[in-house]
Amino acid sequence: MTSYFRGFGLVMISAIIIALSLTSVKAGIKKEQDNSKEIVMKKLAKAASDGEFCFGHQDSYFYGKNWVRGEADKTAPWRSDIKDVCGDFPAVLGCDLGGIELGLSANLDGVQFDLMREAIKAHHKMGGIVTLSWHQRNPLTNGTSWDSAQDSVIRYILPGHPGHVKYLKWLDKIADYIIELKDDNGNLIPLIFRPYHEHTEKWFWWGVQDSTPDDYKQMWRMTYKYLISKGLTNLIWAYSPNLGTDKDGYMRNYPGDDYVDILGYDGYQFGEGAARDTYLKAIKSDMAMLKELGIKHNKLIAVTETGYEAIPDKDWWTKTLMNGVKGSGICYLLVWRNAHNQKRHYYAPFPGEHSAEDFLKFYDLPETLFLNDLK
Ligand code: BMA
Repeated sequence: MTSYFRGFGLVMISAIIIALSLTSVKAGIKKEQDNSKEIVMKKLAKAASDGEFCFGHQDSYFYGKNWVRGEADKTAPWRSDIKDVCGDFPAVLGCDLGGIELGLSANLDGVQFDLMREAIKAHHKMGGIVTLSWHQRNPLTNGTSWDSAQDSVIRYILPGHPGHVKYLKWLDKIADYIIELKDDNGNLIPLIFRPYHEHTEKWFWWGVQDSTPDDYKQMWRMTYKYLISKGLTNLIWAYSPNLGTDKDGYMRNYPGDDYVDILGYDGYQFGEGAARDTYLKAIKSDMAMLKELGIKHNKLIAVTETGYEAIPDKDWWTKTLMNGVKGSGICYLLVWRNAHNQKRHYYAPFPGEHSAEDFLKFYDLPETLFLNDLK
């Protein structure tokens, strides 16, 4: 791949790579060197320093437009709409743990956790990177993540409050699942963990309406420390507010450099014309802001979720998305899922879809990394 490095962060990325090496040396454990989160961090840092970014797709291996991977496909080769279009898998596989806190066998979108485990192992084995989001239930009401009418839900789960013990049990369920995500040598698989996302908006119970910044920070640090205490040293922690905040808004709930590895953000396009301009303007200015914050805090930056539902613009990949992120210094971006049971809820192309041709051009760009590029 041609290097398109644009000079902004050679120093920063080198600093990250050196810092990561020192961490590994300090740890002094060969096993960790083989398979620690630092390996993935270095992969991501290298992509960013080369002016490239990893392409990600949510739920890519589980279903796509008009297909679902079922029990009978257990031994069949992995499939993905991305692969069906360009012959390669995404570099980053996104999965969601929502529902695991209740001990359910499938997540909120019907993906069996057993299947997810197999996919995570396989994707990692092929050299890919995995990210986990968590659309968990509302611990106060047991409603969905979107049950955001009450306030103080965050306070409810903090130490000394009535929901704390219940919430730790939820975290136990996460820990029990993640601790089993091991490679063939028994090493934990590194995972980008992205809890409590889009908190700068009001749609989730952990959103901006719920609590003070300090409550949010406490919740994040509590989660971090608890999962580390359970042995989950393999997590790469991604912080992802929603697009369109200024620097103060972005940093308002930031739990601190010790608790975050990647500065991300989520942002979608919601229409043509003025809506496209708004998205492009926001993505460009937010990327410039993230670049600055990344340098200041010595963190990698990423577009942790993006997309344009049903991709109404057939040239969206090269003319809008690429236009927005070109030269930004991100290490990855991820588009959302291709629901198999909703007509227009898809964010990636599939064979015959009208943006598939443009996606092939996007795939061929020197900046975009897919699974084969990580092998
Ligand atoms: C949303 C939609 C929902 C889904 C949720 C969690 O953006 O895709 O249908 O349940 O993400 O994956």
